[in-house]
Amino acid sequence: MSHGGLFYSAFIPNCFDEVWRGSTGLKVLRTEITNRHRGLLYFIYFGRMIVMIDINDSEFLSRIEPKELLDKVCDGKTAAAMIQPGDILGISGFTPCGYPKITMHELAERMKQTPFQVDVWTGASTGSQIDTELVAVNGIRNRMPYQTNANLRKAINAGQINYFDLHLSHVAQQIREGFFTNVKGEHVTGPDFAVIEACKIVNRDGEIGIVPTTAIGNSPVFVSQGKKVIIEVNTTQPVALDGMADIYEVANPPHRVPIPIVKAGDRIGKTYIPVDPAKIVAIVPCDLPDVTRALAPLDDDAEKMGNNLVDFLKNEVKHGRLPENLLPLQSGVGNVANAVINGLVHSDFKNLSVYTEVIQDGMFDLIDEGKIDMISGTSLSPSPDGLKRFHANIEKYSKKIILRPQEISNNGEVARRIGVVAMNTALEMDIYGHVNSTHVTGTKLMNGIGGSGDFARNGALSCFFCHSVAKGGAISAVVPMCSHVDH
Ligand code: 0RQ
Repeated sequence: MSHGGLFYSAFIPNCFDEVWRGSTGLKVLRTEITNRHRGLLYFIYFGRMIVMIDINDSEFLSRIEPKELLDKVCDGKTAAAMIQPGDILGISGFTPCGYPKITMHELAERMKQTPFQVDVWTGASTGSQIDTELVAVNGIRNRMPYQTNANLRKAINAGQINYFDLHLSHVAQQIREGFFTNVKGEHVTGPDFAVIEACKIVNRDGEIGIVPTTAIGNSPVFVSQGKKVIIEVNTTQPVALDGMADIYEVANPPHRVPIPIVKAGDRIGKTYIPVDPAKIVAIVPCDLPDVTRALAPLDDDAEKMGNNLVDFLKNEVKHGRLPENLLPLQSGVGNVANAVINGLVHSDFKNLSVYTEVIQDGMFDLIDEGKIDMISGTSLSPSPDGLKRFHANIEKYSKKIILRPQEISNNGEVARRIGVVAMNTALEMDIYGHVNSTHVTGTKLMNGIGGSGDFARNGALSCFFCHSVAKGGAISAVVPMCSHVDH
């Protein structure tokens, strides 16, 4: 044991029982504290500088199964300090859930002291530490592929941030094929850092793997193509999430083989994201929960939209164009989408399945009503109340839900094969049947196209919903010709 270790050993007598030495030169001393504390303390020291991480809950440590990785444990500040100006970050998260919280907050704090910018690639929208805090310090140069944050939207529309609005299923392939450039203008095939929220880190089937939390999104491609990996292990995420993920990465053409999904509930991959341990540079403890978005209460309009959908689908069944249990349902995100699902909850349809991207509260109602065989998505993003409900009934709900990479959840090949009923929300639609999902008055970005195009174009049946007027009746959502055409 080194001098520093002895110093601390003397300070807290008889407490060190193991020493790990990492490739980074960082040393971690583990100490078992008395039964009274029932926890572990880690002292991390670089030469004479001592950083102490007090992990008084053995929960965090129990979630890192490969003990040889313990020397990568550090705090968010240390992890954020590894990120360099101009780096590309591939961040987990999809519709504010499953995103890294502590490291990104610390990165924003660092940028307050020393301004610089990074590129931020995600699954879709993420949480405030990324889409609010990094924006507030002017820390984002390029952002893709979807967002829903008011501050970020303002910065994009003001031209302060370059925004790539992409079909969500296309992103992983475009990354692997080197569509995107770094700050030097060089084409790259992955991010400099993958920053991924994890439920656990496991050693499974001889592989080190990240068990993801509530969103899969683009995490697999960020990890497989990224140069370095920072993992945030979030102890607020239940370990019962383990088993919900189905991770399958496709090869680029011409090497791709058919994706073997023929039913929404088919499992084709692994329960973890494989990671080369040599790429892991930091493992950060996190105890902050997902902050998801509240949903508006269901109003009369919502009920009418839901009823219209049910009548329409019944008519399709009556004329033999849809089977009695319909085809797998895809539903967009937000208040309208959730309301539409509510219509199905109160319908006579049963043995339904769902092949969608975002799983919101209405899906739990469908499970509770016994109407659902299986739900496939890429993110679990219910309202704050819905999240509590999920946690309270996780054994029941987790058996009915599969979380996949967005390249698979939104895949055109699969959507077309299984024949999805696509149900998305529009900003405006016109009398020629065009839909504008993205740009108010044709130029002002709202959120982005997200997965609406993946499903609308490839579904067996495609429906769009919206209120007939916006802004209290000041704007008609049904127009002679859309100011921007997405669909
Ligand atoms: O703004 O809250 O400031 O009043 O747009 O409108 O009616 O609350 O509807 O929350 O379901 O969002 C299309 C934006 C709808 C969303 C869109 C204003 C309106 C309000 C929101 P305020 P609502 P929703 C799955 C699939 C594209 C991506 C997609 C979306 C705000 O569904 O981003 O579908 N879709 N992905 O006042 C001016 C109009 C307007 C208007 C509405 N005509 N003009 N403002 N608004 N119509 C998700 C993913 O891919 C991740």
